[in-house]
Amino acid sequence: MVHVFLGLGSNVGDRARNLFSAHDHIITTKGIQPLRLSRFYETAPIGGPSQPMFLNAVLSMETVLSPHQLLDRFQSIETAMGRIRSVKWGPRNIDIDILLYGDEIVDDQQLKIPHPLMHTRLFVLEPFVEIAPGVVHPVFKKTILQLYKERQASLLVTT
Ligand code: PH2
Ligand code: MG
Ligand code: MG
Repeated sequence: MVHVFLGLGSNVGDRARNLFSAHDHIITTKGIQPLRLSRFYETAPIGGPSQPMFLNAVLSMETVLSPHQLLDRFQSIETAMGRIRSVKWGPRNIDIDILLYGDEIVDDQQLKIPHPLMHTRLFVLEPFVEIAPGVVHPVFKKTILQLYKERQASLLVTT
């Protein structure tokens, strides 16, 4: 069993309902055992076009599925929930991202784990800190709490 962390986001439609619905689809998947779901954080959109505020959450789970099996499953869930892919970083009713897959590093055309931007995004780090502050990022070798504090400090300096 591998310990996996997912980022969930929604900024179209009934955002909380979308996060709960994605959560339901994920935790009823064969081969996935849910652990913790963070509370839902209202966050300002980062990047992309001008768009509505997001709700973001982080979910932890254990799984026997491989990274690419998870990716397939989460893409089917996004499609089943009616996600339309148009602009990069554009508005979406649901986004399910694999943040960490144990301490494995995956880097191919389809999939990059750890999520390459997770350490820069407070909308990921804040809910992550809530459920698993002590987990170590396998590339930076720092805990999520350290990354969160560093990111907060850097934003204070530059803005
Ligand atoms: N996702 C993005 C781009 N920008 N901003 C917030 N606040 N939350 C997100 O989930 C988000 C974003 C691309 O996946
Ligand atoms: Mg995303
Ligand atoms: Mg995504």
